[in-house]
Amino acid sequence: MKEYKRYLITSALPYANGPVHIGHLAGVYVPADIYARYLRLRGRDVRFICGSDEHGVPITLQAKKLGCSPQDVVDKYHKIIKESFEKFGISFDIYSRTTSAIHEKTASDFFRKLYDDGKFIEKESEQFYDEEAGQFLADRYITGTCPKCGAENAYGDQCEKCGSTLSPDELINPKSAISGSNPVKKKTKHWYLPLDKYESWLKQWILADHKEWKTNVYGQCKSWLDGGLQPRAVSRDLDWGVPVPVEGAEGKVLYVWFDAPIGYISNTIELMPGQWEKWWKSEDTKMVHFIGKDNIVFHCIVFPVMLKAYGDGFILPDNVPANEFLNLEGDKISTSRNWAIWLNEYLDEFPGQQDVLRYVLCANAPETKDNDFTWKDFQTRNNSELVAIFGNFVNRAVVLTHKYFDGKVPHKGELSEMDRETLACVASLKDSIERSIENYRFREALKEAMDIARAGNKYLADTEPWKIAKTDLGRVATILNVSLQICASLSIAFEPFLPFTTEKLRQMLNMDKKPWDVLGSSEILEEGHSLNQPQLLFSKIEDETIAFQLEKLDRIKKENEAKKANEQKPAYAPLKEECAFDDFMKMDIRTATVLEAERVPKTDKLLKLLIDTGIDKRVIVSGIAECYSPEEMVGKQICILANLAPRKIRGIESKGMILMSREENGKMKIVSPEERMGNGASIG
Ligand code: B3M
Ligand code: ZN
Repeated sequence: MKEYKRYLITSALPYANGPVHIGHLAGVYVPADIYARYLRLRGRDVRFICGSDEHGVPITLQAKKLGCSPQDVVDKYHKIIKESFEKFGISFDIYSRTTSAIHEKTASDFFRKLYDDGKFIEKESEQFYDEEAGQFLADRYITGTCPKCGAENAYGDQCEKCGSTLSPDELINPKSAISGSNPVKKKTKHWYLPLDKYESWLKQWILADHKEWKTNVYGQCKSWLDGGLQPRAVSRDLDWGVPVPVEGAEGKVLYVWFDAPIGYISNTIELMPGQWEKWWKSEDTKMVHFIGKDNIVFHCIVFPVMLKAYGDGFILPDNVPANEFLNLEGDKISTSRNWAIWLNEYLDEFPGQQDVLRYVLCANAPETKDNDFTWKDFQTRNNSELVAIFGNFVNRAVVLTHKYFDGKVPHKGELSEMDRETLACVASLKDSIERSIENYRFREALKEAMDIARAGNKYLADTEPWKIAKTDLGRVATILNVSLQICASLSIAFEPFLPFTTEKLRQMLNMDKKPWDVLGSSEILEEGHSLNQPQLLFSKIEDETIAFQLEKLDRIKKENEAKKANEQKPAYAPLKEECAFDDFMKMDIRTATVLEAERVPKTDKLLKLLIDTGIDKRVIVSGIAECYSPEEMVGKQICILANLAPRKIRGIESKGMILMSREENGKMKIVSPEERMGNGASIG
């Protein structure tokens, strides 16, 4: 295997259009962080790059929804996202943003060089245009029925239901997401990256030279390449983004998927202005992109073609370990349905328990297929793995050392067969963890790290030092020395996965951070070395805590159902024009009681009512026969507009009008005072 001098690790730039949730963490940021931390422990030169993706239609749509500017949206969410990542210990070397000046310049220059080198095709085509909004409808600005799966509300660039990549022309019944109107076609000019010209190069680079890529990634690339590539537009008619740096391109910006991956470069420049080229343009750099499965085509096909077209020594990724998706309690995570566990909320509700979530998300990561997060599994993994295995082992070793040896690492005598086997087991687990992490199998690596604690627990259960303390303290010393070395190994093995816990553990062991290679050694802690007081690494999660979370999800589910039911209800009539107070005061509205009622012959809707207004008795003809029978009406107290000019209806003189509430579906109810009043009481 090739030895690299440096490792450039990138993780997908999240759109700053909302907070991040467990799906983001499990799919991208936890695995990337494990990889970065592991390599650093091995003494490698690592830069871990990320930032917010602040352009594109996802941002402008959110701005429209919130009624603020796109800049307000990205300012708000960039801060929230950045803070969540920090609190979860995601150890970026830089977390910047694509609205930074450095990024705008880098992206703009990148486009301009490709333009100057004649790498683009310039083409006029007909695109959807919203005449009401006066705007072209790029990407998510257009929605319609998915031609592949029939789902409604598929976007112009993608169907979220079946994951297909789409173009606006494929949508059935396209509608503008801005005004809901039917779009028309209008001519516009754009720049296209001719992916088709790079097809055979891509086939060689991916299909022949990168057979080791994960099956899901390789498979998606293969199906793209087998299907044949088309030129892809890299500009858009929008007013939010990096302006196209070409004369005559007013009102056009770079396509967000053109500028966002350049964010990896510009953020590296921001981090190391004088040295970035060494990281991006040397074959000694190993570049790895961590992403979710919906980003595969952009990272494996589009961005590599951009880099290749640019030339100038830009390297390509060595691997793109994309994950599948994480579901929540059996249902797809969805921002619009609020079906997610938001990191900022988790931090409030589980203070100091970031590692529990990191653990569960890695243990259950959607590495090869979509996976489900359930609160029950969260509780079980915490209580029966973190608490019962890892926490329990460390606690017993440290507590017993305080009990028998005053908290000092005791003398190691001659090792028994079991001592040697246990230590050998830890050393061999070290090798397994390395292999797993280096092949992007983080679930397996975590399980192997936990196997170290399992081995420690078994060792204590088999040797039972507490039983032999009275008779053979020398042997107890050896057992605890071995156990404490295993604790020290755990503090190294878990550092990539559970950084807060290992920090606590090192504090307890009174030990500095040690390099990876020390893992498995039987000499990490010297004899006589003083430990600090024991403290619990993990605490049990009670049923009530889980019940609270499940109730919260249940409420969200009910709210969503109610919302859906509401959407199906007919809309009410729009508000009428404003009415002056004096005009309203002209109306004389009174209470009255129905004395007699009968149907108006040959009509379905009309009842003829004799009413007592308290002032007089009069006849009113009213169109309520479809909602009330004559029998129902007799005796009812009603409200009437008493001074309405008399009208002849079907030959009957009607003096006044009954007040009714009316839904658009035709349902009507009479309006009456909350409690019975005298007839003739005025209303207003
Ligand atoms: N912002 C898509 C996403 O959040 C996009 C990733 C960009 S990585 C260069 O899924
Ligand atoms: Zn679909």
